[in-house]
Amino acid sequence: MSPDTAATSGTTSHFRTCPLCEATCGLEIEVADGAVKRIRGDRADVFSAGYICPKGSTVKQLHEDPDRLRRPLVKRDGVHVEVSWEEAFAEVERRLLPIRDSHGSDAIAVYLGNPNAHTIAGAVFTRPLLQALGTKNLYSASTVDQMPRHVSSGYLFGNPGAMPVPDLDRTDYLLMLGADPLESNGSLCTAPDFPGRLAGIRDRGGRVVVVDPRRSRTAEVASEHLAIRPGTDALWLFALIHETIAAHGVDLGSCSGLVGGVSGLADLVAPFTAEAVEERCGIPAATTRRIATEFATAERAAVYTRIGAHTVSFGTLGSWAGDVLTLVTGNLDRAGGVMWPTPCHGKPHVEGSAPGGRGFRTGRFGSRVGGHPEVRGELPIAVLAEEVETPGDGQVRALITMAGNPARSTPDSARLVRALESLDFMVSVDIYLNETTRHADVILPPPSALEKTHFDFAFYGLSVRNIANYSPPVFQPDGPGEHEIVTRLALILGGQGADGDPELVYGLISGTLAQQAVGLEGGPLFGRDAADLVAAVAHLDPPERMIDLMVRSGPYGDHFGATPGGLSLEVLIDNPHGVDLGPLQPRLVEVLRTASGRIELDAEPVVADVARLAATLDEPVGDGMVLVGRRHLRSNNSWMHNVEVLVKGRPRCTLQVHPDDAARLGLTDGKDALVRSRVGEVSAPVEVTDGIRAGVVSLPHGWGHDDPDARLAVAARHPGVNSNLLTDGTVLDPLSGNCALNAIPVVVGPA
Ligand SMILES: Nc1nc2c(c(=O)[nH]1)N[C@H]1C(S)=C(S)[C@@H](COP(=O)(O)OP(=O)(O)OC[C@H]3O[C@@H](n4cnc5c(=O)[nH]c(N)nc54)[C@H](O)[C@@H]3O)O[C@H]1N2
Ligand SMILES: Nc1nc2c(c(=O)[nH]1)N[C@H]1C(S)=C(S)[C@@H](COP(=O)(O)OP(=O)(O)OC[C@H]3O[C@@H](n4cnc5c(=O)[nH]c(N)nc54)[C@H](O)[C@@H]3O)O[C@H]1N2
Ligand code: SF4
Ligand SMILES: [Mo]
Repeated sequence: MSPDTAATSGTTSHFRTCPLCEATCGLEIEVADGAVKRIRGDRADVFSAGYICPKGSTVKQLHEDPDRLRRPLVKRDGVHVEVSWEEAFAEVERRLLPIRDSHGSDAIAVYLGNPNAHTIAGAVFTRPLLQALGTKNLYSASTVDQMPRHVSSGYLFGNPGAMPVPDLDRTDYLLMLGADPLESNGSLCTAPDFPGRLAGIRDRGGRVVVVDPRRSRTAEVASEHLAIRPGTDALWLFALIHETIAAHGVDLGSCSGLVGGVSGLADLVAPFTAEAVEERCGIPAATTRRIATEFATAERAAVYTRIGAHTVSFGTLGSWAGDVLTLVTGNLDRAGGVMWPTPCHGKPHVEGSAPGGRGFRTGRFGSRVGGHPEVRGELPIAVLAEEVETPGDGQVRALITMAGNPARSTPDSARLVRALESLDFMVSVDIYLNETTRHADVILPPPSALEKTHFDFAFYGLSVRNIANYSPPVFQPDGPGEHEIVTRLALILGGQGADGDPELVYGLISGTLAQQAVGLEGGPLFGRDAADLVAAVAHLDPPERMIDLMVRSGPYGDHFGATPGGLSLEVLIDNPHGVDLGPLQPRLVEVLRTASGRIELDAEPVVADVARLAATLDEPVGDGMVLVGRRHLRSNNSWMHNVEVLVKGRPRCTLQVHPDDAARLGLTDGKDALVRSRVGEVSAPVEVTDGIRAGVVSLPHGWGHDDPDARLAVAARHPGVNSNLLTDGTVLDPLSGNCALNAIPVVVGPA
């Protein structure tokens, strides 16, 4: 029995973190006779205290789903057939390497989907694969998601990884734009029971203001809802900064002395008066000024921007302005404002080290066809199709997808699907034969979530408290672990062959981690022998090895004996409900990596983009319909619609329409509407609701499960339509390469 297991009459309880969304809730999983009996919230979890959403318990259904792939598939004469792991890897080697030999590394593209943020394979074991491949055609779900936030942190703090999170449990005023955590459970802000934490703000006498074109469930529980016109959050936040400075001046709080470009800020935001943005944003000037004053005078206030504010053509400026409003009101890096977590696996702080670093820039190379700048080593997913379609040197001819469904998740997906059909070779690491992987020549299925180790490398850096929680597998997998699948692909691309020794790669990863730890000048392990660290963890399974190495070297670590009582894998195993490492602490000096060693308010690319934003003030305000997305608590992007308990009931893929628009456009509740955009059209059932702003329609993404050769029996009975047939891959946020998925111009009428 593993140490986290408590047995009662043949039933064992296993405690682990839910891997499905960013909230990281603790699950209690009861197992009897080798099967899951029941899953409920782990009341003893130090972070979630028993909270779960309806998806949490479906880890059981996902594990048991007969459609979930257990064995690799290879496409033979157009049909996917089961093969052995040896055959599958041999097929990859046989088909992929000649493409690189003839056409170079850039001919092979990689797409990394969202679940990579939730798996250890994605967090730790993918890098050697990317290094062995060395392609510039690296794409991910980040450019239909949070890339604008990375870029704004890059320019402000020099550190694209340092995205401050609202200190939910201590704030008195939360201004939330484009987020609906009562459905999504939060993002870039890891907080199990987000609804309870919002209620906590109001219970403390604080205010929650939600800015969203829809009266979302989150808006319903807020103190105030402002139904902004889609795509205008950056404008409105710039107006808030302007009005705040005009009425209350600049208060940098604890950041003063560490901010550059302050003197130019008032001029930068000068065009954006409350009146100038009033009609464009659809928010009365008096309201804008009132919110500015409320925010500036609140004891402790935080701005939280998310999907609706990021996946628009001014996404980076929206993210930037949220942080700058927080900064100029003294709320950055302060309890109750926005703060940076101190992840247990991160770099330990070196006392007395000076702030600053090499700074941030993009465009170290560009995409071949459109010249789009690379951002964090990635190209915008919106341009993958043209890179596949356009002949010439460096044309993409093969694709590796890992945990991604770009055929449903990315813009103008009909075009992307045509591009996928034209590839010479495609391999997917995925648990389903779905809308994307049906195009793959080889599908390599990792084990289920219950058959792998879990540790939230991504989310401990985005969490409203500092937490560490390790989850061992509940069941042993039949086939290779996900980390081994990825490693074998790295071995193939590295020339060692699929039957090469994975320890070569594991040794490379652990060696690099150990080198970093002992090389940190003034750090707790400085000068120690890296080989000793590697040897100390060598007996562990590869995922555990990397966790132990990072946690022991990290800020709370035992530092391999140098800090007795410190954190290690052993301590985590002894604490199956997690270890609470306390509330967030001020740490601006540690995260700053700008060349100046200060927050930079005047980064040239940002200033240039503000001019683009100001230019929109002179354009006429459009009066056509625009499309926005939304999420539902019982969905998870495109891939959990094969779980019956989540999709049963009335259809959720509906087109929300305001009653006035419905009357004007001749639309009837329950009947289909035809929605057309520049790139495509879909028919979807109309849901007439006054919970959406007039002039705006909303359709959720991730649906459209009607492909005959996908293997998703349940989802096929609840297909819905694919909203990304409408989104336009040519409309990008230029600073980040993120695609605009909201505020899409559409024409709507009866089908
Ligand atoms: N219009 C519109 N489009 C959007 C959005 C929007 O708001 N509006 N949101 C965007 C956002 S925020 C995101 S993150 C993207 C998501 O975009 P993607 O990541 O491309 O799509 P997902 O639906 O998350 O698909 C995940 C895939 O991983 C597989 N999978 C699940 N678990 C595992 C696992 O443990 N290992 C492996 N190897 N595979 C696994 C699933 O079968 C599925 O194929 O969608 C984006 N698309
Ligand atoms: N149940 C569920 N949970 C999820 C997911 C899921 O698919 N289902 N996906 C996960 C992922 S990958 C992510 S990234 C997160 C995302 O988490 P959130 O950022 O909370 O995403 P949404 O729930 O889509 O909320 C976005 C809101 O923005 C609004 N909006 C649209 N356009 C605009 C605009 O121009 N301005 C403003 N102010 N608002 C606008 C929409 O109406 C919607 O209410 O959720 C995660 N959690
Ligand atoms: S809120 Fe997220 S982490 Fe919590 S149970 Fe639901 S899906 Fe899992
Ligand atoms: Mo996302």
